Amino acid sequence: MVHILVSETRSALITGLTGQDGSYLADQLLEKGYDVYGLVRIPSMPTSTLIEHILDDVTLIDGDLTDQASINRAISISKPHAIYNLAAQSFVATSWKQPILTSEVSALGVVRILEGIRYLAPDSRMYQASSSEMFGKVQETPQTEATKFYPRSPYGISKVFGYWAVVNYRESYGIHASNGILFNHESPRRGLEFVTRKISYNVARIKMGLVDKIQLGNLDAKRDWGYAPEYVDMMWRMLQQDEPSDLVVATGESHSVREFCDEAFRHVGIDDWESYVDVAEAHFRPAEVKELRGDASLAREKLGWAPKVDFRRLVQIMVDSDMELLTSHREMTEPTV
Ligand code: NAP
Ligand code: F7E
Repeated sequence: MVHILVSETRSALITGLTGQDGSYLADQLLEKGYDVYGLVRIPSMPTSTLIEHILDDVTLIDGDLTDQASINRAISISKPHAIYNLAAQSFVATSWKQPILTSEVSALGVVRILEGIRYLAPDSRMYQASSSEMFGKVQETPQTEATKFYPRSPYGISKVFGYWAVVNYRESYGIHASNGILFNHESPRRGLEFVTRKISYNVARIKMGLVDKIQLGNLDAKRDWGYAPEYVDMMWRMLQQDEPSDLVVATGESHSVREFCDEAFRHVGIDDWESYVDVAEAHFRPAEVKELRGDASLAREKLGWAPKVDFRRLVQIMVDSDMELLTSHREMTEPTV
């Protein structure tokens, strides 16, 4: 068995570096003095703007969660103290259209990371990006670490698999691996396909006269929405614990898509927002997660974590950022989903 020695300065390997969370986590780890490595799919690099500002500070390693060899190579090169597995096919709606790919990446990808750790770096610590989507058709409210899972999408199923793989490798091989069960968290770096950013971006476009309307799906769905930079901080905190564990990270408040629209349009001075929104069947899901609300008491107790940015502030941050983006004439290409 080959064990790779971890390097002298603290080093961290992030999968999903080019995504919302990966880019914020990289910012925070660089500030803490880590050597940061990212496993990235090279074809996506020219279009990824989220890490443009840190390209000189991080080391990119080509790879893919479907490719064990590239994961092993990334671990060998980075000699990580910490591995944050944030890569995933993370868009729930797409998971019905590409269930096999979703499982390959978001479920089996976790086992590939764990196998890499088991054979090459058994002393490194691992964070797994688990999700409130595992609760799906909720069995109790609010959801805690003890709530039974009932996933409602191929994405949710793959995250349940990844969750249990982490628990199993921890119990079988003593690997320091933890699941962060994160509820929805949003920011100006959120992808345009997710509902919050779709709303904030289009509210800004409507305000500036660039489009007339926005098409949405189920306005009654409710989510526990927090602010991404605060959630990413929790990922780091979780790996500082002596013993690994699984923790819920949430605000404890739930709001509907309708409320998000209301707040976003009101922020730019539009009160009659319903005339700017069309409800389209195409944006409804085969099985919906109606409402999620988490209880992060354990995270507060163990790691002193509590969210500071509330719902209204989150909406304002996102709308203001998109107004600024469009004022600087940087319209983005919207996804068709
Ligand atoms: P995101 O913005 O969609 O980022 C996903 C990342 O995964 C991107 O960097 C993407 O790279 C990468 N990726 C996708 N397929 C890959 C593959 N086959 N191999 C390697 N990399 C691949 O997601 P996020 O919002 O930052 O979320 C981060 C993680 O937390 C995900 O695992 C997500 O499922 C989970 N999570 C998110 C939330 C939330 O509310 N944001 C809540 C709970 C859990 P490209 O740039 O190449 O596409
Ligand atoms: O949908 C409803 C939709 O796509 C939220 C991912 O980060 O968080 C995210 O998953 C709700 C759903 O996020 C539209 O039906 C209405 O009920 O923004 P979303 P999500 O599915 O909650 C979890 C925790 C993750 O782990 C995931 O990776 O909004 N909705 N109208 C719409 N959703 C979208 N996308 N677009 C609409 O037009």
